Amino acid sequence: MPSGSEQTGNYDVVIIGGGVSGMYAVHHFREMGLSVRAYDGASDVGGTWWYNRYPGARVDGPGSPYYCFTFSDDLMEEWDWDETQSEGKDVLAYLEYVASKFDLRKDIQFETWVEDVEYDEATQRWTIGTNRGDRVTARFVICASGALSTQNMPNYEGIQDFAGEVYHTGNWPREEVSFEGKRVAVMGTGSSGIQAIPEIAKIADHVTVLQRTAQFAFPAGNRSLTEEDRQNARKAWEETKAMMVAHPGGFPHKGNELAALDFTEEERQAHFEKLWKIGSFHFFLNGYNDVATSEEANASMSNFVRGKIREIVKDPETADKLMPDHYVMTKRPILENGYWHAYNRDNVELVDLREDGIERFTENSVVTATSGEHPIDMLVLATGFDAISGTLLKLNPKGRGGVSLKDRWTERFHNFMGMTIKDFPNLFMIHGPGSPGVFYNMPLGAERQMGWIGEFIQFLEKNGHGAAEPTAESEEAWGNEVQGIANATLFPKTDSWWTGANVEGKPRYFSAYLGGGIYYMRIADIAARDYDGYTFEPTK
Ligand code: N01
Repeated sequence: MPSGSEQTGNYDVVIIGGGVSGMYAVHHFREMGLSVRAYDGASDVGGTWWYNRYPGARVDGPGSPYYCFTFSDDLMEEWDWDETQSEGKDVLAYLEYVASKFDLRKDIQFETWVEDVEYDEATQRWTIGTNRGDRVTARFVICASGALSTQNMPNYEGIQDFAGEVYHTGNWPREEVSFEGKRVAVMGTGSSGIQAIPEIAKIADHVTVLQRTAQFAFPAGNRSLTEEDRQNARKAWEETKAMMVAHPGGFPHKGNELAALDFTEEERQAHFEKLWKIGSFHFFLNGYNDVATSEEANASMSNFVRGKIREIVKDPETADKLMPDHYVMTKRPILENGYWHAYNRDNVELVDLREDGIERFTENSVVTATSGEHPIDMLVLATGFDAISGTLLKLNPKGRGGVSLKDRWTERFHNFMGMTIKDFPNLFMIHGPGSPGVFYNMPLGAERQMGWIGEFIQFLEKNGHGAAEPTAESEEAWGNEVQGIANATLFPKTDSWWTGANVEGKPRYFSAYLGGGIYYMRIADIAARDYDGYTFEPTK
């Protein structure tokens, strides 16, 4: 039994996950005076940062110090970030520090997988069972199980026969992986592959990149932070927090008022050139606000990046294969640290799977249709995740009348506000389908969703409600709102993990709330109207 395992117990709140959201949930609900118990399969806190330890993993958003908790000003005072795009290990060290400072570990049971989550209508409580034999009950369940935590595994002929080392970027080993003297194939050119490839190429004998979709990637613009930067960030912290809350993506930037269509093509290209030099997410934060909605604006940015790829990658044939043909931004924008330059190395080879598909794996190679056999010692799967809904469906809670989430979520991930589901009373999702999730600064988003849930719990207690769940009508209206916003953009036109296209058999539709900050206004408004859209049951 892992330390801290206690087998039975009755809690106010059980939290599934000990990553960024789960950690904050432990803190927040404990501060409210509620008893809490969290479970995580990892051996310590960190969630996504615990699992994704692949070479090159680093914050690839607007960066440190804004990818952090905002609930404690002490953290801002005490923690020194070294770079604007912190390495994964530094983010993990920060999360470990937070766990120690707020003594979070005492309420998180590690190396424990939640296997059963079942509602009992008679007691209005959930029973939670784990692989360690724990069986506890809770009034409220928080699914902080991660939007990107169930790995997507490819299923090519013979892949099981490959006898070399195989690693998935989303579940990278704790022990050091050596690339020295090895021939490595990397499958996947999303954010993880694009971060890992240049790092692996620096050491390995040979890297074969197996690319299914060519991607747009922008310079990360990572730089070291000086003591002066840190002090300035501390001085501006109050103002920064306010800006983050006001910004549609939760970042300390002013809203972007420039529309590409108001400028000539020459002016736009000059603007992009400036942003390319700065790097990071400035392309999206300070680019043009119509790139996601106007085909012309989108083409202008796409062409600029295609031009940059041709400029950097010396071999024209390789550059051709690297040309993305979807609308820029409609797959998750990627920040790169030497990815394009990696193709100028002699030891990096690109296989375009659209032209030269994988036929099979053998014991020691991958065989593709036209270029034939590529001998390899190691296969790195950077093939992403069954995102947003995948881990929730794996948990498969059973709600009222024994109805399972798998029964409810066949064609659509029905829910209200991306947090609650009909027939699953008092169960809450963090970063679930129907919420902004990955389209928002995720630690801040988790804090804000948890704040809303905490107030909802207080409302239930004050009014003698034992259980609350959304109505079918409110779920339908919410689903239509999410679709309505997405359909006004170019996002649903591209196959991506946002649309579920990367996983065979998954419902194909855009399930994230694209309204950004508007989401938080919407959920506040629903709360202000005494939680309109819910049905309540008196405490039994
Ligand atoms: O996963 P992905 P990821 N055969 O799904 C390909 C976040 N993140 O782990 O595009 C061959 O983006 C697939 O091809 P296609 C971030 O939000 C954050 O890279 O589906 N190829 C694609 O190229 C990101 O968006 C950080 O055609 C196959 C790749 O594998 C999200 O996590 C860092 C295949 C998967 O790309 C996921 O990123 C990293 C197959 N059978 C990630 N199946 C930060 O630093 C899939 N592919 C914060």
